[in-house]
Amino acid sequence: MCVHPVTCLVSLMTIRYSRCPEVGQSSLASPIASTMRAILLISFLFVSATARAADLTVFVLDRNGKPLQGAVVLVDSSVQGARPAAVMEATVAQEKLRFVPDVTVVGLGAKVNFSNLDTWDHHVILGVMGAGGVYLDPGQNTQFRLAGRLRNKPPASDSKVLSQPGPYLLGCHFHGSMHGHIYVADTPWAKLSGEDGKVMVQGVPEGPARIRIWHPDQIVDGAPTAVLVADNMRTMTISTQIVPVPRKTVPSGDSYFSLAPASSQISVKSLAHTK
Ligand SMILES: [Cu+2]
Repeated sequence: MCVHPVTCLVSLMTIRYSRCPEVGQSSLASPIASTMRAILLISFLFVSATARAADLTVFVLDRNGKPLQGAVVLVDSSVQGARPAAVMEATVAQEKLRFVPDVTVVGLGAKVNFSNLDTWDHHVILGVMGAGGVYLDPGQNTQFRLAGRLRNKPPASDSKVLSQPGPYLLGCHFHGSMHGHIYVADTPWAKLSGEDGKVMVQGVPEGPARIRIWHPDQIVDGAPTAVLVADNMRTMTISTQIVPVPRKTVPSGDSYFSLAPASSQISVKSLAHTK
């Protein structure tokens, strides 16, 4: 199918005159020709009413002008057009005393699976995140414990459906330094920035839109940025006031059965026995 109204009209005219060179227009009076013309006309009207879409590249910068990794970029658009499918299932692992990935972006109502890949127990404390990086209402948190993994056995797992938009905080009673984040997006255009602070948001209808940024280390929500998505406006840079907290590097070694440093093992075991 043609993708632009003008192209569509040209296609319609081409078919009209190229299919019946000998008999001319009189043949178009037949029922088949009339049906074809009606289909093409409907297609033309449909395409005319649907905006073209663009792939939007956004660079997110921190307060010091450096690329901001781990920022959730959300694009809102009320322009009519196709919407991409949201991510409706994801997995967060507990590995080497970390939540991996440390930020996960899913759609509203998505199912998130949690698996403990370490050989010691962890909790999953899951709750809506408030300002300042704490649980909004600890009394409303979901909590469950996942046993440490045994060799040749599948990891302990559980899942939760997240039906409230916005950021969720993950934690563990045993290991206070373990924190993870899940962002439940209320728009189908939601992506996580990489090391270069860059995201590509695909299939945004051309026209007015706004961009929101969220990051685990932000103090307050920033103001949305209004944009006009068009042929000549597909790349933009957004500066934020966010100062990211340096993340710990992941220890190397076997993913499932590497052990924590000796001091951590003692700490983990003694804590485990108090529970
Ligand atoms: Cu833990």
